[in-house]
Amino acid sequence: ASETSFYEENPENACLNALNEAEKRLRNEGEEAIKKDHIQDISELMNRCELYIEGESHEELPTNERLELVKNGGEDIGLLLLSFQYGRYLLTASSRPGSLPANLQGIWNDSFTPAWDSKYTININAQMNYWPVESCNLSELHTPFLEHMKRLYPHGKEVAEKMYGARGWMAHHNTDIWGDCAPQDTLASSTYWQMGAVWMSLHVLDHYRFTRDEKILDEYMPMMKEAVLFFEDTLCENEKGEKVVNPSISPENTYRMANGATGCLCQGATMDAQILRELLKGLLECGEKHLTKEEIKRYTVLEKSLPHTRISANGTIAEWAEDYEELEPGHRHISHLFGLHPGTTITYENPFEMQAAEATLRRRLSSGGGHTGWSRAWIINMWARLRMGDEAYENLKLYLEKSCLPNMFDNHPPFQIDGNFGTTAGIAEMLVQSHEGKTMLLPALPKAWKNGKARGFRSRDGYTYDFEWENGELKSARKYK
Ligand code: FUC
Repeated sequence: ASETSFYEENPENACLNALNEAEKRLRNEGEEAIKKDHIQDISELMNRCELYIEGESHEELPTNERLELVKNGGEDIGLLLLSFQYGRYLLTASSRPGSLPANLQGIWNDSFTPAWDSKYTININAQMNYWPVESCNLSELHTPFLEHMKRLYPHGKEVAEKMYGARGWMAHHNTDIWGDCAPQDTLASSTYWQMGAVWMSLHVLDHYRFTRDEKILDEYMPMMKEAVLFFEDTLCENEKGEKVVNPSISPENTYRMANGATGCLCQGATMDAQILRELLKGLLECGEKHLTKEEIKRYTVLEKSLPHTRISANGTIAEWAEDYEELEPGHRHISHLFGLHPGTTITYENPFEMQAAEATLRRRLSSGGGHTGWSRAWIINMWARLRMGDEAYENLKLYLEKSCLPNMFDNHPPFQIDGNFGTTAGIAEMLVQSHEGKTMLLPALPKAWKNGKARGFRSRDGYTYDFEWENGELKSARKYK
């Protein structure tokens, strides 16, 4: 047993009590009964969602050998399916209502000096942990992440007021179990990023879309509005008359200017407007039931004043307001494609933007991108949104080959759990998409996945889907509440 003063006034006593309780249970009920309870508890969650894809599978081998086989060019679709369920399993084990959210190592940090302090990096990583939670039918496991916003909120209010002289609340790129919102570290390329509270708020909206649970909107609406309020008070007008975040950065990339100077601070990096627009659009979707007429007007005007995603001279999505050269064209963060995934502003409604998004991904990948597990996982989700199943699958295989430790924990390196969750979400995204106001089955099916069967996948229309495909074509589908 282990405890800290975070939950318990007297951690030592709490440990002893837990051990005594465990001993008592073992004596009274026996090991088998406890094990049965545990299996039942996990199974209820795990059995909600099932996936089968026909192909070569090597269940007879231990996991480390299966990974070796894949690394040596072998096929093992079963290993991929295992990694899909493993991501779901890790969430059932690390994020339950009442617990803290899963951190960078889930709950499996084994060090007193862990990488990035085993905290919550909210410029991508902590959010990625929760990408599979709704689509893969584990909705209630989202709660710890949503609840954590309440720990951040008072600190975020204080930072907004003291640091920016603004109303509302905000969070920088990194937080911890106490919900610290002040700038962390001294790394300009991440420290000054301002979008944490807004990105977290998007999880509330998505939870609502999947569950249609109005209570969640009632509960979090004031906080989401205050996350917008901060930007209503702080956005600056640029030379084009657009409202931009300033100072701004594009996590965690650096640019080079024509005179050779390098830097990362700027005004209005592309990602900022994409994230804020997503929240404004999401709030407007909630309509008069949750917003006053005056708020609807304010948000509509503000949304229109944000810069639009721009295509640079080289045909990629521009990362910054100006066409700077990236210092690292293969950078692990692909922040300017937030609008493609997890955002929803880059879609085939504008094929030119999709083309530019594809060019952006190809450029990142051909320059060495995808080298951390989480970055690879993000790339898989992005290919899925581009509906390019073969590319998504190729990156899934690369994830297994390059970013899995022998127990299938995701490797940054070192071990960092976000890639596990991001990959699970990516597989789901290849099979079901619902971010464009409709549900699409098999939007990014790779050629190699000829036949398969899925059960219990969730959509933003509030329904659950079971479906089967044969020779790459949908054979049957059923939806139910
Ligand atoms: C961000 C990333 C790193 C790492 C860390 C926890 O700073 O750029 O790659 O994932 O978070």
